[in-house]
Amino acid sequence: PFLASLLTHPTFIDGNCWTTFIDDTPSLFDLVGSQNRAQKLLAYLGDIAVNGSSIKGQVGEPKFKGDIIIPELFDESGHKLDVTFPSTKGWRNVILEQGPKGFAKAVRDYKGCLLMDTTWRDAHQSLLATRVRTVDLLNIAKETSHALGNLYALECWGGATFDVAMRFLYEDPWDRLRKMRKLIPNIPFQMLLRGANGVAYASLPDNAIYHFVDQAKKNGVDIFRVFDALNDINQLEVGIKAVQKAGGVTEGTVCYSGDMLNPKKKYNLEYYIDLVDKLVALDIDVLGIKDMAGVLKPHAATILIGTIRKKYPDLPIHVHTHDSAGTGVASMVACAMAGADAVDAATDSLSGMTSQPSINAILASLDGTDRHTGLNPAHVRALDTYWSQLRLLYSPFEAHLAGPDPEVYEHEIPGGQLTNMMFQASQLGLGSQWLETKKAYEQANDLLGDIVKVTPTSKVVGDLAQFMVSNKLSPEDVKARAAELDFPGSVLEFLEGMMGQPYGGFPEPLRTNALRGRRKLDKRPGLTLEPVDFAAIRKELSRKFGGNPTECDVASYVMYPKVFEDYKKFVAKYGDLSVLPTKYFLCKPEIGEEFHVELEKGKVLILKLLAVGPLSENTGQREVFYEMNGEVRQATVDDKQ
Ligand code: 3PY
Ligand code: ZN
Repeated sequence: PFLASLLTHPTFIDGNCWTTFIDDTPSLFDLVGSQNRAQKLLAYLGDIAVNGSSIKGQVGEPKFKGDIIIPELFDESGHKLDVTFPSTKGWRNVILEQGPKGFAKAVRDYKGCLLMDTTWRDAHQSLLATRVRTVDLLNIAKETSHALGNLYALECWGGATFDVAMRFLYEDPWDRLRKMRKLIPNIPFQMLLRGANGVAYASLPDNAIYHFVDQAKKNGVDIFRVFDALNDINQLEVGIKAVQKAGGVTEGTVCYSGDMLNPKKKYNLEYYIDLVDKLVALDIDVLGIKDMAGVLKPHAATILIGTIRKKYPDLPIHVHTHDSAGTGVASMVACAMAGADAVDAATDSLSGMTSQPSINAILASLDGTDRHTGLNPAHVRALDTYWSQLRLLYSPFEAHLAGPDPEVYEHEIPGGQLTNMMFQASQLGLGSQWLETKKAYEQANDLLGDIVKVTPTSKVVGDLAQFMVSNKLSPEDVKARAAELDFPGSVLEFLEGMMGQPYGGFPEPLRTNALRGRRKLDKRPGLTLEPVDFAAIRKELSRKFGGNPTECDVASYVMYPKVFEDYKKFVAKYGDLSVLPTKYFLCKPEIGEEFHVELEKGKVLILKLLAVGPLSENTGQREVFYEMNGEVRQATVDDKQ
């Protein structure tokens, strides 16, 4: 093993190896640690060779299993760009040098309309069940730092990525953040924060939000898009104050729902402007308009953004949409023309439908106008050649959307949830039930008082819709039988007030009948929740997992205790798999196929699956043989089939 460690060390391979190399490189002797890690990796690879992948939501194998080609970038005169090191030019320097207010001013002063690229967060959350792994982000990071240097921000953290990383990918979201930051020092990183819910599904004690945001800022997040699923200003305030205390750029956000130009709908222009006024009073740096379902039509966008621009000439406006109905590009161009400072887009191969509109389509639409994006289309297209390969690599998580969903104006299902519900319906083979579910979603929303629908309230409406479909309940049945029905937990939590207060109040008598004596909060939940005892949690984690937990571990545990514990147990058994190329994370290699895994800088394993042994009748196990850095190693695996 020592020889293997030496022979695979990059310095040795490069030939830059003189006599002191062995003395100067103590990591060569860290054999016990790496052997241990190698053994754990072998346990995972053995398991997948016998039982296949157990990654939740995976259907079949990737459509593309070839080597991923990393695009090259060229400057205006055709010279290849050197991407050995990340670029140092970008808007993050403004944040670092001038702080959040200076950044806001510089963004307002900029003539064009900037773009935020959502590929690293919302796009794959909306199209690929949030399954894109750290290794695939890092592999294109340096090129991204060069190609997209003029981005307003790269959205790359928060929302569902936090729990999915631990829950389904067995990765540490904090580790991902730090690694991305190192390779992209120049582009601001934006995260999605669900206000007083943090990145969880219901309110947490205030001190948990402050602690979480502080860690996020320290580990690399620059801009925090803070929203509340009911646009409840008291819930928003918690997140906003936490970001201000941590020193981040505060993007206070309005969630756009319904159709403000339709007089029959609940949320009109006055409602939105009133909310903007309240956010401005909280001293936000940037205003976010978050159209999570893609229902902000171009004409409404022009009026909404135009009105805000006129009222608040110094306030940067940043707009987010989904392309569910196919109007995303038109709406974002309308926003840019009406005075938005930044709009959201995704790389072409991960754009459209429930994701964000195409970055190249927006770029081209604004090109030649004074609202141009300042990005180089050739660079943007080059990066997309990477993502087009990745889309096929992650094909097992496709929802197989066939085209835009024009019914989104009726059901208003947010992009990510629409894909998710469709995926579930298709897995259950319930094609026709899917249409019923969409109708029920609309009815459930009406029953709950036409609420703003985004995580976690979108889950409430979705759960009620599925409950109605599976129990064959009409809206009239739900109302008439509310006092006896066994409602989903999320519906009861919402009715209790655990997600904040909906605009216009709770639906009555449904609320009282469904709650049957359970508590009814009329103020924000944080005021009634016991503060987190961080010292006790540190002690508990130390007892359970040994050593001193990091503050990031503590924050993960506070957000998702069970998910964090399961993640730690998985890592104890199989090690840190974030280094394993996705192809081998999702399926077994061919017999004899050689592949490399860099456990850490300088520790490369060269692996080859040699054979999977016969099933032992006595133990129900199989031996799996791998060649690892030239030696035959074996793992004993339970055959679960
Ligand atoms: C999330 O909360 O994860 C969202 O993407 C909401 O739009
Ligand atoms: Zn979104």
